[in-house]
Amino acid sequence: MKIKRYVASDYLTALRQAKSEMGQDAIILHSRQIRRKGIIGWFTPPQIEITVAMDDTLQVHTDRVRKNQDTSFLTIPKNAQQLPFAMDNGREIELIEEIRHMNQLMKEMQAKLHEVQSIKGLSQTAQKFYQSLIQNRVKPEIAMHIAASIQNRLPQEDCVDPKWANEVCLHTLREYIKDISPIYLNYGSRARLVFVIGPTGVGKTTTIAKLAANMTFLESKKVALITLDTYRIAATDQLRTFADIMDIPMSVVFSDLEMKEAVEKYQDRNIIFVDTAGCSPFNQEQLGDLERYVKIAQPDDIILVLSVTTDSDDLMNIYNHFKRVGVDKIIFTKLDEATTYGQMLNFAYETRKPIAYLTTGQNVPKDIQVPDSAYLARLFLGEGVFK
Ligand SMILES: Nc1nc2c(ncn2[C@@H]2O[C@H](COP(=O)(O)OP(=O)(O)OP(=O)(O)O)[C@@H](O)[C@H]2O)c(=O)[nH]1
Ligand SMILES: [Mg+2]
Repeated sequence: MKIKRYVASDYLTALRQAKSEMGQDAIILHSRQIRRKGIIGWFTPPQIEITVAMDDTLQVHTDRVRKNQDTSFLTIPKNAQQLPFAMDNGREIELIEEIRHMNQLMKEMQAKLHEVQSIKGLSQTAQKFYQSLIQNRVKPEIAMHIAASIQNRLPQEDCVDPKWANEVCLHTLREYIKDISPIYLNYGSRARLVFVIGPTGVGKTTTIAKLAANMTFLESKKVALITLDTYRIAATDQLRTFADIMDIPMSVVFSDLEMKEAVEKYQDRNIIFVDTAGCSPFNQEQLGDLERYVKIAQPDDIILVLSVTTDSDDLMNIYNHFKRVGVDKIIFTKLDEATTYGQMLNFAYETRKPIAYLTTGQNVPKDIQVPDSAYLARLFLGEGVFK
């Protein structure tokens, strides 16, 4: 193999020299910008150095490769004189991107292959349930775990009565979501203090209105409302309107002291709901404020409200940011707007947090319920109707 360096004032000249001496099939191993040595280098423009190789065996090999590949990028563009390095770098970046993309594809294919191989080990009945869970956006690893449990509970042979198989499946799913925990009132004389927190627009205020109305009118409990949502005037008005309609006392709190006073003031009630401002999970300052109020008020329950229309990764992301405030239970809202429900199963599986309530529409006080695990299990299989 012959290797030689060529130096010229520009890329094209250096390349011409190399090609005329080494032939058209010479390979450019390297190219760079250099300065002349010594003080002269400071006053003269930089030069281009290319290192070229020529090898007969290499030539045969590259010829073969060239036949099968698009090598247009190896040819010199018309404006190469102005952009020799831009061309090389640009192509390099493109290639790195392509390699990254292929890597990603390989990983996805490996995961898919792994999934397919694991499914192959399942009976047809278990595979059917696995597919239903996947269609409802249950994560593959969780769906596989559940499908394997279902398989263990069914007889070996595949001639299982479908109704029986369905019952086994629902029963198994219920075990994954059995932690359901609505709000319980205190036995003693102290009012139950419940903070309702979450991202913007998920339905915190509406859900408080539903709970407050049900407790007041159906359970004859004494309710009070506190709002910390002083960021927007409309927000306090919204809760005030509900409070007025239901004839429930309400306080707007602007400071730590007012928080303490309001909690003390309502100790004769059975329950105090604290509405909070919708908070971006990335807003550390707002989360810090919330944390401070929680420390002062020492609530019995901190309920994180999440919309089921949010995808699983985002739900986990939100939870991971809010958990610094302390999260006891979850309320999932907007089931009526969702098309899949597996997000709730993924979330419960990963966080082990109990579900307190589900909301299924905008109507106050009607569209709220304490879920039961059988009903949730049907939702995860795409069978349930929540209305
Ligand atoms: N479809 C549907 N809409 C809901 C549900 N719950 C609340 N909403 C609607 O969602 C919108 C926002 O509700 P809010 O209660 O103001 O939400 P929020 O979390 O208090 O909002 P911020 O205080 O601004 O963060 C309103 O239009 C509600 O009627 C539900 O279960 N289903
Ligand atoms: Mg609100």
